[in-house]
Amino acid sequence: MRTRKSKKNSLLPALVVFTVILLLVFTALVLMYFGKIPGIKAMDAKRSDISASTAAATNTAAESKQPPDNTGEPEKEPAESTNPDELLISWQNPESFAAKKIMSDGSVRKSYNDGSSIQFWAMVNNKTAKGYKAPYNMAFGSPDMYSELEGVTTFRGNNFRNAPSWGSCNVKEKKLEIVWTHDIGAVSGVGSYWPGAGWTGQPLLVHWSEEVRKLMNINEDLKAKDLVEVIYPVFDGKVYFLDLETGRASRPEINIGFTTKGTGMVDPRGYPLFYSGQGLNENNGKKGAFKYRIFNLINQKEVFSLQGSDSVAFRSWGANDSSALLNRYTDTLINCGENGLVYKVKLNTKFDKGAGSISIDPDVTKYRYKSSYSANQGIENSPAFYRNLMYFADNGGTIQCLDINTLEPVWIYKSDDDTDSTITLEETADGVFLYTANEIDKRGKAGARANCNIRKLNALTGELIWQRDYSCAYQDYINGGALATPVVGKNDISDMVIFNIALTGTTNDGTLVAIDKRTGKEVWNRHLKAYSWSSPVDFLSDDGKTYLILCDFLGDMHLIDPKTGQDMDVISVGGNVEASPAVYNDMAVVGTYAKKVYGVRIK
Ligand SMILES: [Ca+2]
Ligand SMILES: [Ca+2]
Repeated sequence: MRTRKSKKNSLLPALVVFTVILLLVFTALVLMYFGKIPGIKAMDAKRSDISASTAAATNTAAESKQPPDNTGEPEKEPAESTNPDELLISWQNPESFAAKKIMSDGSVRKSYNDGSSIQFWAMVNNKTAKGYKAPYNMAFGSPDMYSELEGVTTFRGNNFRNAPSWGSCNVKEKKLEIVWTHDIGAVSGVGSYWPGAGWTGQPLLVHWSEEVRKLMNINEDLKAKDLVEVIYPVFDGKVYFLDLETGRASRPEINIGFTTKGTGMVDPRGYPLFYSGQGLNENNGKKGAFKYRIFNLINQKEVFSLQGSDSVAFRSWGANDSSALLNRYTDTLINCGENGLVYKVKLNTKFDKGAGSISIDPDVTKYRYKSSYSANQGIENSPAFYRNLMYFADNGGTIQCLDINTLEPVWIYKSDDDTDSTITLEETADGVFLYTANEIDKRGKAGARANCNIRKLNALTGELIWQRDYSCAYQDYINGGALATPVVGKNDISDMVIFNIALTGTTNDGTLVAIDKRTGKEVWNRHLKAYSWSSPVDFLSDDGKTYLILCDFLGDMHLIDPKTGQDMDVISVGGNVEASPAVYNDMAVVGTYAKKVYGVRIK
């Protein structure tokens, strides 16, 4: 034991040590405050959120601006880099992390302080790969770097899922006008009738390069035209190819033979490859296997497929509504299945423009997991990416941030119910955030109501920034809550995020709500007499004003002022719209239950 004397003798060194520690802590705090230490940015962001909301009460002008950065030099973002190694973001386990255990079968189990856990398997050639590390690094850049093509090439356009429109529109009259329609069919299957196009059903709008256009089997008369092609897989089991300007077929249909409900994907490198999931395994009495398919668009032939009913999956239902992403820097496809698996596919693409040929030779890696939050498997939303971090949610309500290179979850979050709305991302000076909302499904009881929970999370830590709840009616077949993917405001509406919530009053109506990104408070709230599963679409006019298009189950297409939520124009597109429109300059395209694809000019 130390005596009083010896303590006195050590006073000077102790003081020196104390001063050094104090200096270190002070330096660390300064670095944390200016966001130089990752992970701490999160706390900083939350704080900025609170201070911004306080400031908003007295100074609305300051609200839309970024908070002042006293350091002068914001962190350099390698946004324009196309080198995955430079885009990589390292991460740390969140504070809620408790333990990580390697299991005897080669899987890993991560547990958290609240008692939750996730067990996960990386699988190469359908065998668990112990200590999996990707043979190459993969990461996405800024969302505007996602695609080399002009247009909408995947659901909501990019890896942040924030671009359902492309280009700019000269809005004068603030009116919508149907300029063409194209007939599509219907099928019966799995106990229901499926006319037209379904959820999420966003048509792809592709402005091909002249070189690639001339290689493909596009109708001869259109080969000389600077074509923007509508590529649209729908309920009737066909993929339609249309001229955006006229709505006429630009080439023959591909007959998949089975329904697509979700959104396809066109190769963002501008390669003639098309990717599509399958929504049902029954078509007017004919049954068949679930497949995820890749087509060569030079000759429209199928070149590869993944079996939806995957032997390693924990769920046998093999549908695929999710719209994939393709990492063009690494030739890698990322796709999610309703079987509960994430697919990472090295395509080994060979595109010979001179010879007019394209081939792939895929290597398939799978990520499988079990979450303690729910045993319900299946992913129906479309994956989002910040650099090497992937974001998705499932039928059981587990939201995950997954490192795509190690196939290890960074954090998990309990959303409390089926979450089919696609997670949207945003990177700001305050940090990286995601917006998500769930539906009323697993919590539902006949005649009862439950809250649709809208949340903003810190995307790097999984920490809740704010939450808003909306009471919804429960219905087992047509779920209430958020099936739509939100508009994350940009440009003149960069302060708000706009969600579309179904069944907020009765089982017929809904609510469109704009929420202040920082405070989580409502900017406006608009009652919709007809509910909607269709995702609202934001597009920009030449004069810098953002407009919204929203479709609903009564078949109305609304042109909406996103500053107020009020209609500027309404037209009928014939029937229930579960699908989401896509916009290219002044043309909006969507398929509806009226068994037609509509080409609508924004005037
Ligand atoms: Ca679901
Ligand atoms: Ca559901």
